[in-house]
Amino acid sequence: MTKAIFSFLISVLLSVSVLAADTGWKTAGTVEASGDWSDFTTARLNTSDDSRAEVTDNNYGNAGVLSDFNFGLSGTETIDGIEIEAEFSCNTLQNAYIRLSLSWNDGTNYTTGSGLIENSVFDGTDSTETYGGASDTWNHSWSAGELADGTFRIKVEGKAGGATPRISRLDYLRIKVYYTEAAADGETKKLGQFSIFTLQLKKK
Ligand SMILES: [Ca+2]
Ligand SMILES: [Ca+2]
Repeated sequence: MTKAIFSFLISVLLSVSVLAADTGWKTAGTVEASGDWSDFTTARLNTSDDSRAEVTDNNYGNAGVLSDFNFGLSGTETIDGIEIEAEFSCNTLQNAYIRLSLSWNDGTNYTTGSGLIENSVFDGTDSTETYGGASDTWNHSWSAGELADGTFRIKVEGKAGGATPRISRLDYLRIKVYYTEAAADGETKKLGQFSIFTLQLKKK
């Protein structure tokens, strides 16, 4: 004998949003090129300790290039923003400039326009300047794979003001990637949103 049983299962799943995820601050694993910088090493750049890379020029010359930040992304994330902090100063009371751009293809192309970001510090004492942010993608639409080690790079250009070139001194550079995880149902969790209700009708 068979018997039909209908059961209704109503599952209401109300998932309050989580804050958009980020990778936490990361520092470079590799110096691809030091350009016109002296002491452009991970040992100097990865710690805020007043041990600095330096460049003496009042024009941007050959850039330093950093890579291998070990972001730990799976490759399915939506990239929402990229933020970099650079701690730097001039060697005297003049302007020091640091300009940054990002490569998604191992240095073949770098971000331009609003993806070429310059900050300056008019001081002989280090200041921390912010480049990009949680919703700033540097004028490029990123796939998560483009941030992988061996692919992603930061170009670091420095110069200093004054008729006689002063020294632009970079103590510390770190980067954070903001992203949204892809959810199992293809929906994405976004900051400030509530997830959909799931209504399931089950027949046995
Ligand atoms: Ca410092
Ligand atoms: Ca340092």
